[in-house]
Amino acid sequence: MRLTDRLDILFDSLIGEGEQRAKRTKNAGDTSASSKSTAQTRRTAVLGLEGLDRGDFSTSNSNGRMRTFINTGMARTGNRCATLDQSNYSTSFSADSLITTFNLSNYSAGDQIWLDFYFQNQGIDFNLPGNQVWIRGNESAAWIPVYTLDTDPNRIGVYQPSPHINISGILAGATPSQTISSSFQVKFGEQGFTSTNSVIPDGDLDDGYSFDDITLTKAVNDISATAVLPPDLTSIS
Ligand SMILES: [Ca+2]
Ligand SMILES: [Ca+2]
Repeated sequence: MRLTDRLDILFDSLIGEGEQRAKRTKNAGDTSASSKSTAQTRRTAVLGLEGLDRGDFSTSNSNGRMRTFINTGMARTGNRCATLDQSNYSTSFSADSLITTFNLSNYSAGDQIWLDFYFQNQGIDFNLPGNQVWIRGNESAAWIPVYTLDTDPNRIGVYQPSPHINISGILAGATPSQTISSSFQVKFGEQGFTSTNSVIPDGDLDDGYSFDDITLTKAVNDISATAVLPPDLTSIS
């Protein structure tokens, strides 16, 4: 068995506040880290990841927010990640979601596709239903929860790998069953009360989740296999 067709989908290719900043910096002739990040972003895009058609942000109220750049050191790789949080502290929560759409029309239900990502809890130590990740086979299908984001205070500020999420199996096993399509989607959620501020872990003072290095991988059977190996998590970014 070998693993091919790595679709390394990076937030570095999403248009966001961070990218706009980086572009402005680059236009000014700056060679800082931000400018380098933009170059890296472009290289990533050229690698061709036919995967990411778009990323859509939504929030339950005006206090929700997504940023692709907050400060150097926030991203796991490169200079950007997607951080979902709240603009200001509020006694009532807001629920953010980033929906990423992938054109998987070149693949079929028989292909074994895995989803992996890294996330960093910025200080959420409570359980709310918005702190999950969901998938669906197409943009009209029902969302299927695939992972509840960690809230352990001991791991605040630490990038963690997701489990290896068996997209094909989960979609096939849903009721009613789903299949991948030209509009396969992953939804990353965050629900909290306040903002992400510090690169240095500061306990549960902040709220938010950062996501980086989202990877879709297709496993290919060379020979009859009885077990499926998880994908290599080495990042291209
Ligand atoms: Ca990154
Ligand atoms: Ca907190």
